Amino acid sequence: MRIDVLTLFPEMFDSPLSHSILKRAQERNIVEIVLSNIRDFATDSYRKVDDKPYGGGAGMVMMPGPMFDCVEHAQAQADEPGRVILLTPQGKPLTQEKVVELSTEPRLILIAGRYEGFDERIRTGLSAEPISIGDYVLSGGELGAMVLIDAVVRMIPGALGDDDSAADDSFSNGLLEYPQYTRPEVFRDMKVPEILLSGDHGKIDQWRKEQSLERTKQWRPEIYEKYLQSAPTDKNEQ
Ligand code: 4GX
Repeated sequence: MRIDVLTLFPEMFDSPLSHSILKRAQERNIVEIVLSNIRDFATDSYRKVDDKPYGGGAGMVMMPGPMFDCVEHAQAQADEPGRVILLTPQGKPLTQEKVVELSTEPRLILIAGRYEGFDERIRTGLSAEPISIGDYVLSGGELGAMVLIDAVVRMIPGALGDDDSAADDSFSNGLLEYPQYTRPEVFRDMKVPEILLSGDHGKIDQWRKEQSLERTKQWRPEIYEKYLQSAPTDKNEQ
């Protein structure tokens, strides 16, 4: 996969991209991540990329010119144009289902904006898909793009190490993950549940399934309702 990121702050990506799974995935050529500075596509001597909103109002809006030129520059570097994604609180929420879908694309182009918004023609003219990482407001799209990249890249086959597995992740079966324990058996008077020490893997699987269901019902009732409405085959698996 090739991921282009269009941003005014490319340096913000340096640290997340140079550690752990994202670092290894790039080293193994599972993903190529290319950063472009939108300001390099400004056309005036002040390198201006934002302007006042038509109709008045507070704040500045990102101009379409530099953004279109930056996207087209990125698209010219590969055969497929790639799916264009706009990070914005107005987008559809990023879910694990969407993450898995995006992980099968050959090419993504992420637009991480600043200021109070984008000229609407950036969305319509570039057929950009708005995606939100959650119902809160960030100072810019960079952290949203990083969250999306992290979640998507780890789902590409070969990105996780042999000891890591996406199969047991929360949401992979539509439920929250069951509780985990490691040594010691007793820590500050808190004991590991007896069943996990029993060696009875049938009973352990059943217990974990019950725990998954119970914590999903308690903590994420809306996810639990969706799970109950899903195909019965999903529920008999695992
Ligand atoms: N999930 N932001 C985008 C600029 C902006 C403002 C208005 C479009 C309309 C966010 C989120 C997020 C802050 C990124 C505002 N763009 N991104 N930025 N929530 O809050 O992804």
